[in-house]
Amino acid sequence: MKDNINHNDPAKDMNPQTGKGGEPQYQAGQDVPNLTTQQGVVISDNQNSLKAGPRGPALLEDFVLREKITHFDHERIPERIVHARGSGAHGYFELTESLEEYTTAKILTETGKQTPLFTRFSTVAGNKGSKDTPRDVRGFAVKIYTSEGNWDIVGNNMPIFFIQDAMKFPDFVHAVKPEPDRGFPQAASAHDTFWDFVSLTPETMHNLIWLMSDRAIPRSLRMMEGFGIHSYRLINKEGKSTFVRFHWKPKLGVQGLTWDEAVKISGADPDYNRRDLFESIEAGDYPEWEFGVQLFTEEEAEKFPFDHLDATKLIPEELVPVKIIGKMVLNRYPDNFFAETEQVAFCPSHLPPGIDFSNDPLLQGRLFSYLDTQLSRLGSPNFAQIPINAPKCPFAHNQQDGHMQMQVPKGRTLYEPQSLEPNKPRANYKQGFKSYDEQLDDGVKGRVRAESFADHYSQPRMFYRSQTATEQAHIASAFAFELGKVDTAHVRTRMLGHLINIDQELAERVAKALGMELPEAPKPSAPIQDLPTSPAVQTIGLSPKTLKGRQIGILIGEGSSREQIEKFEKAAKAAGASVKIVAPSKEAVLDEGTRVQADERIAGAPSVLFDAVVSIIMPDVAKKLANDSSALDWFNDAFNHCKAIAYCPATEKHILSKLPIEKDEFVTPLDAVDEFIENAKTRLWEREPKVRDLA
Ligand code: HDE
Repeated sequence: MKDNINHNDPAKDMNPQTGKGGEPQYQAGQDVPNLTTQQGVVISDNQNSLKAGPRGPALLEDFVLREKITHFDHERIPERIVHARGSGAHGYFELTESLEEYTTAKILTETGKQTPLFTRFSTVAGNKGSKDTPRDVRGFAVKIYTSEGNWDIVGNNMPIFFIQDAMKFPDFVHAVKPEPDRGFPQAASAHDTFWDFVSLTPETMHNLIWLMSDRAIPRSLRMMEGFGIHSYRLINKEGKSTFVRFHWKPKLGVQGLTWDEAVKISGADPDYNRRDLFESIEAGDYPEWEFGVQLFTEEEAEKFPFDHLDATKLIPEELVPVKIIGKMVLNRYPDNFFAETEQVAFCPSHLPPGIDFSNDPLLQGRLFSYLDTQLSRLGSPNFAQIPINAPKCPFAHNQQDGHMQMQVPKGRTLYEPQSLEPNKPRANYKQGFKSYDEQLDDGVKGRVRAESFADHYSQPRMFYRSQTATEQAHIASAFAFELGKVDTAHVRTRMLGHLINIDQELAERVAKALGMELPEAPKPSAPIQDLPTSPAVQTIGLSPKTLKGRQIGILIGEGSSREQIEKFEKAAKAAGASVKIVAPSKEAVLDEGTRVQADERIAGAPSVLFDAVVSIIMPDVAKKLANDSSALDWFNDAFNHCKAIAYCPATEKHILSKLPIEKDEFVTPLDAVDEFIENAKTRLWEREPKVRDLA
């Protein structure tokens, strides 16, 4: 067999872009940089390994192949044990109101200055390649590159945590992760080991009820609140301490998905939240949060009906209002996912002077864990030299050597004190980080839990009773769904007992949905208090009526009216929404003969991806779609998810008539553009009980 390979000029061989012979589209040379090895040697052929003859064995000598494959073999690093799936973005922090009275930290006293930051959002339980929309807590970690060192606010999208003491963290995580013998379920809390552990650990009740709420299935990363959770301290010039809790409040308000939507989105677009973050930044529609603080003194804290050092307790905003003092804007998507989003290393122990820790035992455990985890994940104590982790202020220390040392320290001394090199770094008592001079009790050393941490039911009760009726139904249904996946009867029964302590009616709803009897409630370890309700913990209640950040899907096809499409597109965009054109095929010819390209084919873009839908199609198209389940689901799901629908006569005649869609005020004809736009800003929750059997 004759080979037609040109050994001297592989550029003339197969074209890597087309897979056919002929000239490649790109030639290295003046415009395109040379491809080289890691050592800078220019590569002559990136298509073929070195062989002893065209059909002969490959040669060990091929350093180009070996370097390429060896690097590839090592391209993965251990993923985070929790929060493995994350999406990040660059941006800035800007202070609008100084906290000079409370702290010396420049980031909280210098107003009007933009300080760079990197934020990473994450799910907790799933692996790195898992979906974006499981029922889960979301990580909300912000690294601010302040002029006094990096400040990492490593928080979540819920203001409390499942456990009170770091000692329980590995147990908690092992319980929620895939069960060790069978290796499933992935990214899900709906299984026996999770509910077994939490039902034996009443301190988890508060975070559990948040987990059953719509906050656990956010519509967008841009529509989540963020919380530092633990109390921290601010320290002022006089050394006086004030407690603080940190808050991020999204400009777009808080919005969740319905559970049915979340389940379907995970199949339609597992990157739903990540894509939304990317697309909003690409469109210049920058995600933004207000930054707020709850400030309180030790004396005030003593009067709270809970212990603020207990991370399972929130401080109701009605009790200590959130003072807005700044903002965060995310305006740049990472250039490289691995280098930035994957390699970013957050540690709650990263703080500038003027901010300090509290004695929250969960926080204290975290201060140890994160540095340790970075060592195993990033493989070297030099992880702070990776660009995304390096401070942007001057830094100097005597730490040397180790894997992947990127710096070349100069001079003779790397120790202190020393007298040989006068310009080497020294500690600075005046500017340096000082811990708060806290007076400690002469307690007895022991493995103890404070009695003030004993109340596990009052705040979950407050949370449930603060919700709207729709939200309560979602919570009860979520409990029923999750417990319905639990095979072990005594685990379900034990959990129902806890629900009685939270709220009798909630327990009854869940028991009814499961077809179970209510057991006796466990004896609480502290009296359950009926705390005042707090509207600030709602989700639907905090969803503003707006189209900002929302997406409208417009279904078109052959012969659709350009004028009508443009009318809806214009109105939606004017109200702040983004628009995607969906069609049976990738391209269509409109009424006046122009060919348009659809953003999506209907088979690949179910209506769960949109906040409201419009249908502008001709009778022929509608007749065809009436026999296509993806089109029928498009309308049916939009209806079942309480969304606004605008329909044309052909859609009404051939499609809607086939479906159990009852026309209500959110199902409107095409001429009612303004009405549709108004409806699309929210959902018709009153429709929900008609289309779904909620618990
Ligand atoms: Fe984390 N947590 N955590 N956690 N956590 C990690 O650090 C840990 C806790 C949070 O986007 C790990 O770099 C312990 C509370 C976020 O990179 C690890 C305890 C809160 C992220 C770790 C907690 C969080 C992490 C895994 C109990 C909210 C992702 C990878 C004592 C305030 C940060 C890593 C990112 C990540 C340990 C509890 C938030 C193993 C031991 C409470 C947002 O170090």
